[in-house]
Parts: sequence; C-alpha cells; structure tokens
Amino acid sequence: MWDALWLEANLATLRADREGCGEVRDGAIGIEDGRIAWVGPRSALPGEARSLAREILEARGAWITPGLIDCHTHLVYGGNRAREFELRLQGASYEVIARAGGGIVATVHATREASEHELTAVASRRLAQWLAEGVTVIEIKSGYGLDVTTELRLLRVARLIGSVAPICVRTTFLGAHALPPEFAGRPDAYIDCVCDEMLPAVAGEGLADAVDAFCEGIAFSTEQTARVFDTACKLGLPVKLHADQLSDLGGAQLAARYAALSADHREYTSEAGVAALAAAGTVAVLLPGAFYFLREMQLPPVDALRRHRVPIAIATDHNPGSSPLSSILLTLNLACTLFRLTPAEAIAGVTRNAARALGMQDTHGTLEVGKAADFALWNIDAPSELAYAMGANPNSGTVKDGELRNPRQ
Ligand code: DI6
Ligand code: FE
Repeated sequence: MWDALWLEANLATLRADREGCGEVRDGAIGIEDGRIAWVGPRSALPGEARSLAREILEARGAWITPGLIDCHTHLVYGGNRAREFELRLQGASYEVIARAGGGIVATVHATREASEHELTAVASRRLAQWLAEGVTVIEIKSGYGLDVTTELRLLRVARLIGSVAPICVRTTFLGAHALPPEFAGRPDAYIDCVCDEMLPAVAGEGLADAVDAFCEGIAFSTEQTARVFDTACKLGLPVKLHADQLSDLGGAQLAARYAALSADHREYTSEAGVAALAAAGTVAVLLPGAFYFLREMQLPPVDALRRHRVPIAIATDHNPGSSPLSSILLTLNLACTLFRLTPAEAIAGVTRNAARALGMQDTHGTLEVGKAADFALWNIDAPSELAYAMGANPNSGTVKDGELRNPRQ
C-alpha cells in the first residue's frame, strides 16, 4: 500500500526517452517513503485507487512537473550593487567596474562585515521566491568571502538554510571567484591559499558538494583553475566551472579534461569546446539572466550544443552584480526569448539537465519510479505556459519528498 496517490493530474515527466516534456494526460503518481512508487496514465493503475494508497490527493487538472532545480546561484552575500547598476547604465562596463575595485570585491567587503546570523536572515528571505515557484533543489555557491573564515561561513549558512527550509541545498565552494584585495598582484599566492588552506578546511567540515572556479580574463587563468581542480580531485570533490562568459580562454576544454559536472555561461565557447563537453558528458549551464543584465551581445552556441547533444541546463545565476534575478520562471522565458531555446528545452534545463549538472540525475529531475517524490503543481493548460508568461506564478503547490509543502489555493 502506497502512502499517497495523486490523481487528476497531467504529467510533464521530462523523461529523457520521451519527446518534448514527456507528457501524460490524466496521469497518476503513487508515493511511498518520499519516493515515486508508480507513475503513468491513470487508466494503467494496477487496481482501484482506494485499494492502492492510504491517502488520495486530487490535483484537479493541474499540470505536474518535477520539482524545479536552480543549479547555479550565489544566494548568500551581504549588501547589493544597485549603485553599480546605475554606473553601468551611464556607460561604465562590468569589466571596468571590476578592475576599479568595484564588482565582486565590493560584495566581498559587505559580506565579510555581515554575521552568520545576518547572512542567514537575508538569504532565507531571498529563498522565499524559489520556494514559491516550485523549486525543490537549489545550488548555492560561496565566493564572496575569499578568506578561510568567511568562505566557511557562507557554506555553513547555505547548509543551515537547507536544513531548515523545505528545499534541498547543494553547496559549491567557489574560493577562486575573484582576487581579494589583500592578494592584489599575487594571484598565484591566492590560489595557494585556496588549495592549501581553504579547500582542506571546506572538505574537512564536509561543507561542499562540489568545487567551482571563475576562469576569465578578469578572474583566474586556466593554469590557476587547473591547480584548484587538481586539489578538488585529490579531495574527491567533483568540479564545475564558470568560463567563456566574456572571452574564450579554452574553459570548456578545461572543464572537459576534469570531467566537470557542468561548464557554466558558455557565450564564447567554440565548436571544439562544445565537442569536448560532449565527449566528457559535461552539462552546459546557460545563464540568460547575466546575459540580459549585462546587455551582452555574444549568444551561446545553442545550435552546436544541440548538434553535439550536450545536455543544456539553465539557471538564475542569482548574484548581486551580474544577475540579480530571483525567478526561475522568468529564467525560462529569458532562455527562450534571448537564446531561442524551445519551452521544452528550457523546462528540461531546470529539471532533468539541472539535476545532471549537480550530479543528482539518478534521484531527481524527472517523474520516474524510484526518484524523489519532488514535484510542482501548476495551474496551466500546457507546460509551455511556464516559459511563455513573464512575471506570473501559476504554482499551486509543491511536493517535497512526498509531502505537500505550500498549498497555495
Ligand atoms: N560570474 C558571474 O556572472 C558572477 N560571478 C561569476 O563568476 C558575477 C558575480 C558578481 O558580479 O558579483
Ligand atoms: Fe555565477
């Protein structure tokens, strides 16, 4: 006997072996021990509903998707950069502001001054929007501390949020995000600190699920990034990479060499870089919020990614400087409008492929037997409406590990 059985639902299963969103009309989902025990058309249920489950729940015609997954955020930080936004509107570029000591470093100052309690309070407040939009897994990176104490604090806050809010938090250590002011002119010495002090401390406390780096002209070189990745590999942590956002330094090839879970941004990735990602099974995470907010012109190579069958994920990249975007649903629209993804590709990008970008493809991201009973209910007539609407939130409930989290109606 299952714990619960959802009926009167239309399912977007997102199964990889189905077309589009893997739709099933008039479907049913059986839940046992927080996992999906049965999923399919109601007509194929192996018996009369009441004989199958202790509790019957009616979705009343709602669409059900897997719980949404935001696989790239920098949710925990102090302050904001509204003033920098004004400067950029007056013509200053993101790179010029960063080189002048603004940018990421400005947020580092504000973050170092914030206590663990303050950081937890602001991040929890931000998180409410992800919860309201059916997100059940969120990745949170460090990277605004850039010293041992503050990087550990950011990861602890991220873990704490995951332990109290009804959402699964995956943490990523991004010590190699920017050069902190005390290491000005000494990037290699800072990378020594990341490898010799920060990473062992982070791994020792079990605070990170993955390691990321920012490989870019305004951040770290491929050699410096490789040193961070070598250390991560020795500590048994998988890697992810921010690269090819503003220039092509061969970041995709580097990510592929380390069998990275994901390579994120990708605007300047070459065809050879795309082929390397395909061979390594690395997910390309596209971040349309940063593209939009920085008014970039270089589009990511979506056709090449399709041709080479690289799984495409999309994410908010929520951060105070390049993507102050808190809506995964608006991200779907931006990915379609700006990058020409189809709505089905965009939805796969925040479910099946986002799970893969976090190494969670065996347990999350699709509606399939054995996976976590994480799903979102939507008051819509077709899945494409999730990507079509701008600023609407048709979520009518979210189920996390089998439990209804926030019935909205
Ligand atoms: N890439 C980005 O777009 C953000 N970090 C990164 O590595 C920018 C973060 C910021 O400007 O604060
Ligand atoms: Fe980012």
